[in-house]
Amino acid sequence: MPRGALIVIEGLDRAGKSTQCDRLVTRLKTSTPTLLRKFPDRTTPIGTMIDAYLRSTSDLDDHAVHLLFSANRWEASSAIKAELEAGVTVVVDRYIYSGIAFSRAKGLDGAWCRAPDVGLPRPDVAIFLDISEEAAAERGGYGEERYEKKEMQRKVRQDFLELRDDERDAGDWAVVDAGQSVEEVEENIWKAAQKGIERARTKDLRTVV
Ligand code: ADP
Ligand code: FDM
Ligand code: MG
Repeated sequence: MPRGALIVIEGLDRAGKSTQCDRLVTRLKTSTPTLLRKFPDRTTPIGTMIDAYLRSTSDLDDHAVHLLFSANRWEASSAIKAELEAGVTVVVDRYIYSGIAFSRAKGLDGAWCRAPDVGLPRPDVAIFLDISEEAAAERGGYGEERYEKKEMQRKVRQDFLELRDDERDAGDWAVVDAGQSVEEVEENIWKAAQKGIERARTKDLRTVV
């Protein structure tokens, strides 16, 4: 039995990640067992701490919360590996790149930010939904959460685009213009996802380096 593919969807707030994850999962499910996961997973004890931080009901040191976001991925990592080995394709709404990009945008060192994620399951494809912070803001006013501010989003986008060129992730990234219609974006994500599915069919799962 072939293993499942690990397909990561990344992008700014309101880029359309959740909309497109649902569409991708629905479409994949017609031909292969598929699961959706989301980070942060706010349902676990660690996720509860992250949730309180994001809603500003608690304050945490930037480094401490960065490690919580990573720990929130680690606590799901054995389950993700087991799912992939069992032939289930896993679509993930945000993953390590959100972790690095948001913390770097707050001024943390890039190498320090990446270190706790080294060893996690590596995506077969990471699809970045690219949108300008202006276009994202037009999709509805910013909400209440901590990072939903234009200047922060601008920095995060820059960081995402720099991460795309990191040679440790060479070949993983696909960038999709998220400013198009929902249907056009869905089609381009579908094409990009095929790359990850093909990789999973022919190659072993790797770990983040
Ligand atoms: P994210 O999960 O990245 O924050 P969502 O999928 O929740 O983004 O979408 C944010 C908002 O933008 C929602 O109101 C959604 O209906 C809308 N939206 C999503 N994709 C598009 C698109 N391609 N064009 C216009 N509006 C969109
Ligand atoms: N975020 C998300 C981080 O700062 N680090 C991470 O590792 C992850 C996965 O948390 F502002 C940020 C990104 C975003 C917030 O928002 C989560 P959603 O709406 O739950 O995706
Ligand atoms: Mg979302």
